Amino acid sequence: MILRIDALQAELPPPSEPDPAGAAAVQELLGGKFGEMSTWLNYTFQSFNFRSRQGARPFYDLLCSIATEESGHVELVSTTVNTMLTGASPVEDGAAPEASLAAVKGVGNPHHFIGGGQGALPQNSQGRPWNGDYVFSSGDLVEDLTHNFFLETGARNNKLKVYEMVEHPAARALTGYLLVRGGVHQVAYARALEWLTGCDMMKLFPSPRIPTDKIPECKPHLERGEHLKLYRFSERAYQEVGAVFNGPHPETGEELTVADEPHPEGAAAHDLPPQPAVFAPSAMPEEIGESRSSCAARRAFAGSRPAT
Ligand code: MN3
Repeated sequence: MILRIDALQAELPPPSEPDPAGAAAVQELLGGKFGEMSTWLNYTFQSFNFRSRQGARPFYDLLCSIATEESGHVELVSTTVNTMLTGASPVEDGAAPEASLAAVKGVGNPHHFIGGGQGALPQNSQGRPWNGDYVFSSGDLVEDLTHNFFLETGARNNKLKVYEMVEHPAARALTGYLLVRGGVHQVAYARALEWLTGCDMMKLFPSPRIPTDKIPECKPHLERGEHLKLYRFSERAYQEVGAVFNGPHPETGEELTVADEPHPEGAAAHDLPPQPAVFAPSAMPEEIGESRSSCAARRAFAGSRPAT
């Protein structure tokens, strides 16, 4: 089973100047071929399908640990898209159903406004849906790990390009964090291949050839050692992962370690305000607030009655 914690893995800034065109570009990191939905579901299916778990325990533990972290990366990219779309339509009372969406016609991804409530979608930067064909789960461990190394390399490529294209502070905070954590996963799969085959994967770093410490938004995470730690996302399980994830980091030479704590400390998500022009959570958000208090009143009333 998978436990859920109501926090983001990293802190993201609150909404500022909206950037719907930037949000459309960031979608590539969510539902693109090399996006977080792909890393999450590749490793998740590979872990579900893993045979001879006891015989190859450290590699199973590695896939499970990384798969769970990726689920939280999907949440981080989604939150970034939502943050960047906040305020892109007018929020004054009575804006809908006037021409309140006229200003976003032809800006970014129209589906963010028409098909959704200014929220993230399982799509790439062209608005095409994420596709189950992106999942590679051959059952052959060396093949799957080689695929995963390439997937993380493509993911790093796309993060670097989105970083270059989108200057919004939420996008920069996101890519800064994901470049560091995705870098850990790229190293982890390379190490796993080295243990299995004896090949020297460390010469491939950094791929693409841009040192991670060149990105200012990566620096706070590097200073906290986030480039060296693998989290297990479990209090007790997946302990054998340390048999694979160890040795010097290929870029810095520092020692790779499995974190004692199960997950990053994380941060609370900002409560994003209603966007009434797209009816999220309603064209009249104040009614939703009222229904919450009437639910609470009904619950209190029910609690006061004797049990039957
Ligand atoms: Mn990731």
